[in-house]
Amino acid sequence: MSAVSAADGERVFAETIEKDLRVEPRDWMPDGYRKTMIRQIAQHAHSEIIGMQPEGAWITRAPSLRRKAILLAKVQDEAGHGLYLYSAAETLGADRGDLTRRLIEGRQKYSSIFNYPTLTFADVGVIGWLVDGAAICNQVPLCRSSFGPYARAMIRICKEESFHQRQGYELLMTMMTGTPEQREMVQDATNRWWWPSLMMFGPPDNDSPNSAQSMAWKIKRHSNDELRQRFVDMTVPQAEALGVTLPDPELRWNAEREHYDFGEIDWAEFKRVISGGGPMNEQRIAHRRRADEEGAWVREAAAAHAAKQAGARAGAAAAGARPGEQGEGGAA
Ligand code: BYC
Repeated sequence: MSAVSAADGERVFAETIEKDLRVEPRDWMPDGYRKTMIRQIAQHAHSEIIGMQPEGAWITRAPSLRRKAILLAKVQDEAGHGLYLYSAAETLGADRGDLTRRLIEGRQKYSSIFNYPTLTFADVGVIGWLVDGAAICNQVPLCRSSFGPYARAMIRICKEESFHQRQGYELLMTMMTGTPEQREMVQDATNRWWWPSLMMFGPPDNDSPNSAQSMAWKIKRHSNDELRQRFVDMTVPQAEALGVTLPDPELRWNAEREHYDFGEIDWAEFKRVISGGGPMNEQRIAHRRRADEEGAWVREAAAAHAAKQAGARAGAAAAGARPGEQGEGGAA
């Protein structure tokens, strides 16, 4: 790779954005772009990992073997999403351990949505339907985000999210054909998750400090309010098909705008939740901290193993042989 001057780098970066090409990790990029990407990718990765908790809590209590297998697979997918995303952040020079420390010390955010409790099994279905549905609306445009590793990770993540959304909807459809108590559970879960799902898209456009720059850099392709509206328009017919009522008396079709109007979001609640004051913030972070501490020995063992392998490879290279020819020690 040839060294480029800052002026050349800046010109190439501007052209890359202008022509809708991808910025790759070794390319020159403004410090602000690097910082913004690390912030967004880390927050996204943390959300996937913390997001394993609310649904994970139901794995042992899923009502059948089939539901347990589906839920296990979904929660494992979220772990995979977190791992791709931490890897994408590492391509920008971030250190995974440092990002985790920032999360557990409250210096980096994760999605507000995971600070609410999952009270019944219907919550598992509603998370799939509404939370994964909102995530898809937000993340499909990110497949065209300007940073290559993030955009590519999003393609795979969105495919899996789409399966997650359908499993949630199918679970709810099944419950809605069950007993009156089951239908009530679905309605109750919908009432509790609807407004927090709308908050997932972030603050309103006139109060979103990062949007203008992130849109100019084509990290974000649509504003928070545009995506929120898209989600509402997509979800209302799904609620009708399911037979549940969305808990918003102001929700109605606006023929002039060709969109659904909806009521005012409680932004004070949103601010409280993202500043650590949501119903489950403390528990989510305490759980994450415990998992990090309990996993320390695994990370140490993996690092020792990797160092041993690297040593074996170096030894093999010095002796002019391939690592596989070193017997058990070298190939381990
Ligand atoms: N929660 O200027 P803004 C999933 C913060 S995982 C918490 O609009 P930006 C799933 C924002 O970070 C879904 N914080 O910011 C997993 C900023 O704070 P800082 C996760 C929020 O970045 C498991 C400040 O508020 N998805 O789907 O332009 C199971 C001002 O906001 C939130 C992603 O992370 C929030 N909801 O836009 C099931 C998607 N909203 O950092 C499902 C990727 C805003 O300046 N991220 N904040 O202190 C994005 O698309 C954008 O970062 C956002 C925010 C739209 C979220």
